[in-house]
Amino acid sequence: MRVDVVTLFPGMFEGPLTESIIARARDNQLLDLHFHDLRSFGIGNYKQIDDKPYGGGAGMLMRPEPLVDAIEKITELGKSGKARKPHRIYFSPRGKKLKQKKVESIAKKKWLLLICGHYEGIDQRVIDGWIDEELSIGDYVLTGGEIPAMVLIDAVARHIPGVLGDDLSSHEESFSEALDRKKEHPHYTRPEIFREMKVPDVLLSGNHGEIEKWRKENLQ
Ligand code: 4GY
Repeated sequence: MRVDVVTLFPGMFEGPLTESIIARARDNQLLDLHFHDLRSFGIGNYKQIDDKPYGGGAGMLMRPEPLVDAIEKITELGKSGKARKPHRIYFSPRGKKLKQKKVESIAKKKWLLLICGHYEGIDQRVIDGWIDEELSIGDYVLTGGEIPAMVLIDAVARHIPGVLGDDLSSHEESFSEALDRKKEHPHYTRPEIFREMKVPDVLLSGNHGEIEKWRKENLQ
């Protein structure tokens, strides 16, 4: 999967997407991430990207020209590769709430273009003309769309074949997800007794029928 991200702060993506499973997916060319600094599409010598809202009100908005220039240039440069056009997503608390089903359908796309907003948001004409879907990661207000973009990349990457490895544990996870996406039983690892707290006996019994029964009875 190819993912292009348009952001005023490309540096924000360095930590979370350069470690662990996501780093390995990138090393193995399963996930091809590209970050674009919106500032380079800014207007005039000052590379302006924001302006006052028509009709008045507090705060600033992102002007449409830099965003649309970025979207069109990235689309033009990338279209010879993975897909003809990217699936374009804008993140805001007004968007449709992101759920696992949506993550799984987005994971089937070959090419994503993620737009990270700032200030009070972006000009509505960009959403109406150049965005395929507006998503929210939850009912709270962040300072920008970068963390939502990272959340989506991380959640989607787990569903790219080969990213979690093809061992039994990743299969088991996706099977239980298909049955019931968020219910999980409690998990225990060594030691058997930690600060006088003991692992439930059934998990040490080796009786897989009883273990499955206990897990079904203890969904949280
Ligand atoms: N919640 N889910 C969210 C967010 C910040 C003003 C537009 C969210 O997705 N995005 O809070 N985004 C806002 C800040 C500009 C993005």
